[in-house]
Amino acid sequence: MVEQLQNLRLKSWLAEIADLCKPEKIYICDGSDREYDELCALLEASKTFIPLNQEKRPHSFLARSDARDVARVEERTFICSPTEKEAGPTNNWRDPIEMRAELLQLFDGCMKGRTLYVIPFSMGPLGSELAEIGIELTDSAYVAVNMRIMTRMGAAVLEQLGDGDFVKCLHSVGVPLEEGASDVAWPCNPEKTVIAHYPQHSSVWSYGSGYGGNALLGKKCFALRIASTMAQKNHWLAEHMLIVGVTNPEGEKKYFVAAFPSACGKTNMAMLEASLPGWKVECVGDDIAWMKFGDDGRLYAINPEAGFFGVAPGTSMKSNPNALRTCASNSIFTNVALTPEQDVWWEKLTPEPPATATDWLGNPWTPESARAAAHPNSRFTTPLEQCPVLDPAWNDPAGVPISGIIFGGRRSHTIPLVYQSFNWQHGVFLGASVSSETTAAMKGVVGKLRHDPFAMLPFCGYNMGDYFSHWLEMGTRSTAAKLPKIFAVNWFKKDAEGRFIWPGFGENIRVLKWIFERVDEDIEAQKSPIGYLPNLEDIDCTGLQLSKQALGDLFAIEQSDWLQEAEGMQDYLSQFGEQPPDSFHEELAQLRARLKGEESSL
Ligand code: SAT
Ligand code: MN
Repeated sequence: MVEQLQNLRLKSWLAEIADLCKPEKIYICDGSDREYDELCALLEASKTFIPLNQEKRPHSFLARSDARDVARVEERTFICSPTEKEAGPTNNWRDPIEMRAELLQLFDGCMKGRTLYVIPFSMGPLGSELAEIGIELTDSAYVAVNMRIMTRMGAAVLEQLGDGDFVKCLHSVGVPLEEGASDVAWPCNPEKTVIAHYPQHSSVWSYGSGYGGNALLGKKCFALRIASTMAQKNHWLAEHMLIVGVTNPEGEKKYFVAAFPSACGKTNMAMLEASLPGWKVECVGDDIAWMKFGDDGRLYAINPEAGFFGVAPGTSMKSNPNALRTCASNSIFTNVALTPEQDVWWEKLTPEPPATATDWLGNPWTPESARAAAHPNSRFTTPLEQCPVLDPAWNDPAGVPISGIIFGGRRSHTIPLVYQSFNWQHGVFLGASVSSETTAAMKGVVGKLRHDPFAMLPFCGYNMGDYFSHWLEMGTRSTAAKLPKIFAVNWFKKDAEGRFIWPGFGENIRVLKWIFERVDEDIEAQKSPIGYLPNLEDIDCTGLQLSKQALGDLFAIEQSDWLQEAEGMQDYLSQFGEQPPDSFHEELAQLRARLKGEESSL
């Protein structure tokens, strides 16, 4: 099989890695249905997969991870650029040579007794100018089947690659199998987990974890950390953003991208079922956008992925009916609960919990149990093509033209439901100012406020200060009329009793409608110290149980809160030394002046 490989770079890299990791076998994935089924059968035999009820959830499986391997581990994720400055203050930097020595030790013999799967994958429509090819070498069949859903994977990719270059992604669960030793259902090595990125060599070395973004290397490692450095060099953008098409009742359509930190509702917004009559939202992607200017001066986006790796808990017919329809079959569920009928369940899936279930750890569970049945970061892996509201242009190699960019976070206070930046520079400043209450998507405390610029904090492969400059520079590559307009939203504002004020989910179309209408300035807005705010009558609240007072609260701008916000931003920026662009200091000064009523002209 290996002999048949045409690409000499791949051939020699594979030989080098096989020599180091010493797998028992090498298998090159062709991406076929038959292969997928065979791998699933293998995973069933090794107890990694529990087959679900064929009638209720055809062709689907449940996997339970090791309880210590349940989320991305940011403190063990490293950027190995030549200098610490290139990684910047928000990344964990390691000297590339030192790290390489450590990795060579870790990976030495790490695949003993296992199969090395060669996974050729394309991030983006095969052959698109915006797409890039990667090869993941992994000793995990679970990773191989997930990559089959999440990317365009298999023989066609090798063909497309020809003798070209590719991003090298190496992954091992870090548990060699000695002769005669039996395997566990979820092999992993949490004490030694390392996810190392070499942006200069476009390569990733991931060891010890089999979960999500730690192991499916096309996603955060390649499509964000490595791709963001490629994008900086070649004048494009690799962003942690969903992509949607929005159509108004007159049939006019516009595309938007939106950046939110992990587990803040990107998948829900990407498949939103509009509550306003005549409005329609269609999905291009729910997590990552790669964007480039077209010859016409407009920004075009593709979704580099081919599947959804969505958070299960909270997903319901109310929050995201289209996600449930998408994962009704041909899906992999990880760390959710199992019902007595051999179907899946998670918190909020149904109004009433099942009377009994097996929790994500494999223990008996009832609604009286103190612990959640599904892990808060449990996930479904499901094909994009099964999404009932998939946008017709989802696979268009040219991408879709973007009219607006939306930034959001999870904020109980201060940030209004929606506002618009004054211009591109101010919009970039808004993106840089995103902070959000932490979620279960990363290991650590949940609910703590942290700065997460552009929702890229754990995903930017280089100095975040330079990333800000890159965004500003991108704004000089087109004209103001053709650049997307920039907005900020916050669905998560709470009242004095701690209840969410805004209903969210399908009702967010009301906010998208305002954004849609602002893009061409079809409606007026109010200049406020923080940006353009809606005239309240322009937020369509027809049929919504929302008092005037509550609507007002959603847009209240408290001077003291915002001065504090500015203070926090200044502190945050100070870590970048001379790196944050001068214009950010201007933006800060102007924001403060406007808040204090000191500035008259904008
Ligand atoms: O990084 S993951 O792919 O595990 C999910 C996320 O954090 O968005
Ligand atoms: Mn994400």
